[in-house]
Amino acid sequence: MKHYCFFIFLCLFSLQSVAQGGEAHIKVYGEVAKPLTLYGRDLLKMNRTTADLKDHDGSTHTYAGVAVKEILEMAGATMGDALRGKNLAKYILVKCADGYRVVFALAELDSGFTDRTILLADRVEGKPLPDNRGPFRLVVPGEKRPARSAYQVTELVVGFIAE
Ligand SMILES: Nc1nc2c(c(=O)[nH]1)N[C@H]1C(S)=C(S)[C@@H](COP(=O)(O)O)O[C@H]1N2
Ligand SMILES: [Mo]
Repeated sequence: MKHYCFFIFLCLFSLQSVAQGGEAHIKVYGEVAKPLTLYGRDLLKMNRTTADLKDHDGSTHTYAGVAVKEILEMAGATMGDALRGKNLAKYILVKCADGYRVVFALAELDSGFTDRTILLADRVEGKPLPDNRGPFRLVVPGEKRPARSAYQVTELVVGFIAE
């Protein structure tokens, strides 16, 4: 009987792991105090905001999601008062499902340095992002080209250039 219960428990446990593994999420790690895994539902509970992005053909779309700054603060990256001295050589590497990668200096995301909000978006015009752009997309307003608005984001890695 004991073995039987244990078997059932193992089955449920692995089923849950499979379900979680299959559910879209982003990982935040590297030079942070608390590495995070964020699922879509976690983003919905955070402080949400919007940003506009003009695409290649010139049409503007409103995206909604969470400021990357909020995510970095939650992960315990050196933001705000801690973003000085050596920490100004820190960067964030954004990795995507198709292998695309873009980099920002941490200071580009800090409200002590800029008023621009770079968003990790999960909605466009109120709807989930299309499969080939989502479920999570970076929205980088105020740039001449949308090239750093990386789509299908899977990881945010904080790095430090030591030398
Ligand atoms: N993951 C990923 N994101 C990406 C790219 C890419 O190839 N892969 N291309 C970038 C470039 S160069 C542009 S111009 C925009 C195009 O986005 P859109 O097709 O949604 O307008 O996405 C950016 N984000
Ligand atoms: Mo592009």
